[in-house]
Amino acid sequence: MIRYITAGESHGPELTGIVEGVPAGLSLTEEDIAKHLVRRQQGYGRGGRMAFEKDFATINSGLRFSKTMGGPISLHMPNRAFKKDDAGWPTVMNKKTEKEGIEKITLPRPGHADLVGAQKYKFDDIRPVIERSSARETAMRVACCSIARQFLKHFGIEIGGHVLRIGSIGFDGWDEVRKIVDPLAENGAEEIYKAADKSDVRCLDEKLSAGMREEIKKRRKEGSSLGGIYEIVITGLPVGLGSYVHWDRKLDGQLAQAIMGTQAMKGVEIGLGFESGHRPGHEVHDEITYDQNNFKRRTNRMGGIEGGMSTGMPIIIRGVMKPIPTMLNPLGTVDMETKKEEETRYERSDVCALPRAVVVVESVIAPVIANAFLEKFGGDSIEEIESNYKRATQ
Ligand code: EPS
Repeated sequence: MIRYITAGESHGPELTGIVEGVPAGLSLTEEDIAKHLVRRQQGYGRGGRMAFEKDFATINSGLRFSKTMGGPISLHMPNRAFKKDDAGWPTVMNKKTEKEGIEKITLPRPGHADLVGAQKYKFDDIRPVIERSSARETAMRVACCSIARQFLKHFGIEIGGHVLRIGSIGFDGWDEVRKIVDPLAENGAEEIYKAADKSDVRCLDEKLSAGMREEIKKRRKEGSSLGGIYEIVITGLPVGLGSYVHWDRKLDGQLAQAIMGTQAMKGVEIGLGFESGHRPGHEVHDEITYDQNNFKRRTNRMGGIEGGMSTGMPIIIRGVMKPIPTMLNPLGTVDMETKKEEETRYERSDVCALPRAVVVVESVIAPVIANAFLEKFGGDSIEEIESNYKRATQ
C-alpha cells in the first residue's frame, strides 16, 4: 500500500514529503513530478506569491538510475518566500528563539481554520494555524501523489480534471458536459487536462473561460473571493477496484475522503451525484449491454462506480471548493485578545484558487486508486504486478 506524509509550514524553510510503499522498478524522475507542480502553480486568480515560487521537489532517497527501489522516497521543496519575502520569516518562524516584538495575529478570518485551530491547540497567536492549514502544503501533496500517478500511468490509468463553474459562471447540468468531455476521455483522461490547461481558468469552453475571468476580476475589484465546482475523470480502470463487502473498502468512500481532506473542499459527488435525487430511476441507472466479450453500460451516470466498485467505465467525480476566506473587503470578527468586535485584516492572498486546486484533486485521488489496484494485483515490483494484472485480466 502506498502511504505518504507531508511536513512543513507555508513560510518555513521547506516542505518535506515521504512516500512509502511504492513498488520497485517504477520509472521515475524529478521531472515527472515537476510537470504537475508547474501545472499547480498556474491559473488565473493567483496572488503575488506565485510570481517567485518555483516549485521543484528534489528526491533524496528511494531512487536509483531513475527507477524506484521499493524503499521510502523522500522529497524536499524549498519555500522561496522564506528568504525572498521581506516579512522576516526566518525570525517569525524561528524554530529556536522567540524575538521580542513579533506581532501576534489575533483576528481570526471567518471560514478559515484560524479560530478553531487556536482554540483547539491553545494558541494566543493564530500564526501556527495559518502556517500549517495553508494551501501551500498542497504543493508537497501534489509532489507525493504524482508518484502514485506515475504508477497508475504505467498501467494505462489516467486522471484529468477541468473547471465546471466559478461563481455565477459555468456549465449547467450533466449532459452538456458529457458531450464535451466524453470524446476527450476516449483517448485517456490526460487529454482532458491537456485541453483544460490551455485555458488559464482550466475550463473547456472558451466563452465560459472569458466569463470566469471577468467574474474573478469583478470580485477582486470588490475585494471578495471565489470558489467553484470542478470535475475529475479517471480512465483505463479495470472492473472491480474497491468492494461492496465492507464500508471502508468502498472506492467512492475512499475517494471522497481524499478529496474532503484537501483544503477548502466542501462537497463531493460521483457521477450524476445530487442530480440523481431529482430524477426518476430510469433516468439515473445505466443500462447493461454486452459487446465483444464485454459487459458495458449504455450511459455512465453512475460515474464508473456501482456498489463501491469500479465498473470499468471512467470514474467521474465532481467537487466544490469554497471561496478563499482571506478577502480585501473585511468581514466581522472578534479580537481573540481583547474579545472586542473588529474587522478582519487583509494579508496577501489569491482571489480564486480553483483552477490550480483541480491539479491538487487530480493528485490526491491517485494514491486511492493505486492502492485499490495494488490490493487486487499487488506485488513488490512492477514486474510482479504486471504479471498479476495480466493473469487476472486476460
Ligand atoms: C495561502 C496564502 C498565499 C498563497 C498560498 C496559500 O500565500 P502567502 O500567504 O505567502 O501569500 O499563495 O499558496 C501557496 C503559497 C501555494 O503554493 O499554493 C493560504 O493562506 O492558504
